[in-house]
Amino acid sequence: MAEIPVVYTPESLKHNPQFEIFNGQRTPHAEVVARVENILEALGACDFVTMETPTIDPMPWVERVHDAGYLDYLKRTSDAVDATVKDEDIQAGDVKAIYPSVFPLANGRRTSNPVAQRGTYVFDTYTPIMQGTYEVAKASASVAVAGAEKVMQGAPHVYALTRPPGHHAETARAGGYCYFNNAAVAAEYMLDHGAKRVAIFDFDIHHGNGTQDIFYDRDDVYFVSTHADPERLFPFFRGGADEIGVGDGRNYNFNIPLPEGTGNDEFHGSVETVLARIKEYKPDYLILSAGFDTHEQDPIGVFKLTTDYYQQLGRSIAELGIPTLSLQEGGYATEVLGANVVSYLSGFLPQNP
Ligand code: SP5
Ligand code: ZN
Repeated sequence: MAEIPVVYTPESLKHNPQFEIFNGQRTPHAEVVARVENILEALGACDFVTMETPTIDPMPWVERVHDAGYLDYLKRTSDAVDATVKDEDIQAGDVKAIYPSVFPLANGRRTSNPVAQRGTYVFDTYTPIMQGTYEVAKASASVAVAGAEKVMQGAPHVYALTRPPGHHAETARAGGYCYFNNAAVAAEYMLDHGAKRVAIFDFDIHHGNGTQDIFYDRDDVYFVSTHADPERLFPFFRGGADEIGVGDGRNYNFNIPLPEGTGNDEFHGSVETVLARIKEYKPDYLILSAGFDTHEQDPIGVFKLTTDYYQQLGRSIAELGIPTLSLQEGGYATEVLGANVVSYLSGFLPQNP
């Protein structure tokens, strides 16, 4: 029986954002520990995966992707959350967390005021920094790097259970529940170890603004994304079909925004377009930003993909014959998330005649 290596870290279970601020209200956070628990449970019951935990230090590649000032801010802030947020300022039972409240104006003025820095380095009110967030983001990036290493050692398909997710994190800003851009970190690892070209296909329902931002002026990483029209869904300010890259990166960024209500067949039509483009690019490796918030039951998604469909998606990707690394991004229908991951991974197995 062919096996699919899975890389994960128990550190992911320590990341516990409690609420996001939406419409000025505290609403339950969507990116919860139960997500990873559900995935681990489904993988545990699955006979074609082998599980391992990484030990590799991802920082050399994280530092290629992220701005030094941002990394410093995230470390300093996350180390000091318990001291910064006063006991009397939280509600009983809450985990202490820091959210931005003021965001930069377009005039470019810089400030070192800590309150201003929160909005400089975090672009929404959905992405809290808790005590230890830096460490858990680092552990998630380590899962991505270990996955990249396994693919480069010859595994045809590897699944890295990255949590927190990464694709919204830009060079110098966290957002969209993401702190370190795991896909970009994995791509940098591959390029650093001899890859000449890496393609990233992001099929999360949200546009991968962070990954786009990081590689926008480069032709050694081809970023392709299918997602809900940003006019309809987060991250709103990126994801248009007119964003094609700049300089050397011109024509190496490809966005396909899709309407609310997109189902299996329409989605797969776009997938075929994407895969044809990737084939033409002839990448050494393919990274998937695998978000399952396209599922019909997703509480924050607007597509209608079914659990069974993800097998077809996996199979079509596998048919390219390119070594692939799938990284977990979104997916908030917690009860079916593990089933969606397993369905997707089953598409990578050799087909029975
Ligand atoms: C990795 C990923 O999928 N990040 C997605 C971030 C999108 N966050 C949007 C949050 C929308 C606010 N939730 C309010 C729920 C109201 N029903
Ligand atoms: Zn998403």
